[in-house]
Amino acid sequence: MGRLVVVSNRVGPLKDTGRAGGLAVALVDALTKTGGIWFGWSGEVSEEGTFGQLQTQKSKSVQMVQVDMTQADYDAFYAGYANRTLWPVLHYRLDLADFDRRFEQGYRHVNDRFATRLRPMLKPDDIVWVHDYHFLTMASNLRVMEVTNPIAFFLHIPFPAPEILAALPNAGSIVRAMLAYDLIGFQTRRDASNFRRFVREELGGVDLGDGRMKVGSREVIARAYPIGIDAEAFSKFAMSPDARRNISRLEKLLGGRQQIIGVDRIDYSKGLPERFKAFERLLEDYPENRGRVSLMQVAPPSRAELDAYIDIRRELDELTGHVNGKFAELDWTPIRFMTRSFPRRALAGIYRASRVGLVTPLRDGMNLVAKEYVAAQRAEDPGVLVLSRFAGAAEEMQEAMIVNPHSAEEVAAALQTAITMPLEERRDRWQAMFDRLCANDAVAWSGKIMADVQAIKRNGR
Ligand code: ADQ
Repeated sequence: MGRLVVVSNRVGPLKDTGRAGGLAVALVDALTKTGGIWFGWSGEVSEEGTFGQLQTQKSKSVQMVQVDMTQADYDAFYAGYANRTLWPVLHYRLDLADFDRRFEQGYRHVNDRFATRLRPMLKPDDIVWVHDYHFLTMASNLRVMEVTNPIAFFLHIPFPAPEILAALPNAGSIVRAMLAYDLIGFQTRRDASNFRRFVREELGGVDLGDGRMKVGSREVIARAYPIGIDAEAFSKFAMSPDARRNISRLEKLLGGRQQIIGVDRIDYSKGLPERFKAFERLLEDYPENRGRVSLMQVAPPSRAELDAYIDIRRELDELTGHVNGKFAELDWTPIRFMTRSFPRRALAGIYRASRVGLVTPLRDGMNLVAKEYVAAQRAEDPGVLVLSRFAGAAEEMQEAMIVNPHSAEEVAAALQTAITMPLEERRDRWQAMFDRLCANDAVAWSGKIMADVQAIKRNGR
């Protein structure tokens, strides 16, 4: 069996630092099985950029290789096309998308540069696995460089309906470039079917069944591989000394009151203002919760230099002030809004101390917080997950209270049901979700993708 070569915008960590998410764990696990390389951007901007020296680090059979980019690359590729164009469009937010020709040029250039740096590291037997919207077109650059290895791709964020994607200038050309991958993995069946429909309707592709497609002479697989978390490990985190310390601090603070927890990067896709308004509606429509139920929102800032992100931060500060001003009592604050991050064990404790997990993105590839919340619960007395129908996780977690995040009334009613739900029903719903999380964990996820790529390799492309 050949090595695995993973490409993603940011790489690592290779070792458990207490902060690594399930994705890093799954990729390190897959890489350790075969040995290999994990290649990506160093996070640094320099004058030489992608022409500069490769920075390498090795842990056993896995090598981490990173390269800088120039300020111009960063502006056009990362802050530009990836985060101002593709991120909003793929999250169905055409109203926030910035279509600038220079962004697309910069994006294609950086994809080509990363391919150029990767090319000499590849061996004939390697399997290449590229991640996410930063590198939609990279396989097509590798093919021009005569790379014939199997190349898989996984999109961590949604793939929108063709009616939305068609608004992206050159969408057809971008999707055609994606066909240079042999396998294209999506979070949900809906995303995979949106992709196949685009390929059929816009590029004249033909469905061969079971996610296989033919476009001209080219055959690709476009299927759903819902990403999982390291469920057992996360559930153990929730019982660790760090977690227990946080649980007792929170329990002391709450003094028998209940807490609803939200954990998200600050991003317009996460539906945070809508969530705060739904919580306000809960206090208005079900006044018995005043003084008894609070919302804790943990939200580390991300991409803070982008206007859309500055606006949302301001809106959240205002909403917090508004709700707290209106309802706070001497010994009770309705919303606690914290813009910091926590180590994973501490986070697991916070989830476990919260009666309701509130996960209400307007659009989300999967949403790992929903899975982490469930994994962290006490089997004998679990909390309730309230989950947006627009999170990829909703496809697999139907035992959650599924809601439309745009409707404050509906979310408030679901919160009320969650807060008052009898123990037996909480246990039944939780057990079904937890069993599924353990069966479809992060290692099973990468294993399925790897097995399908191996099959492509065996059968020849
Ligand atoms: P994200 O948009 O980052 O990921 P999500 O899946 O929720 O969204 O993952 C966030 C991760 O960050 C979780 O593991 C969470 O615990 C952690 N996190 C968030 N806030 C934190 C805090 N304050 N402190 C510590 N940790 C925090 C993208 C896609 C998702 C997809 C994932 C994985 O947007 O849809 O599920 O990739 O494929």
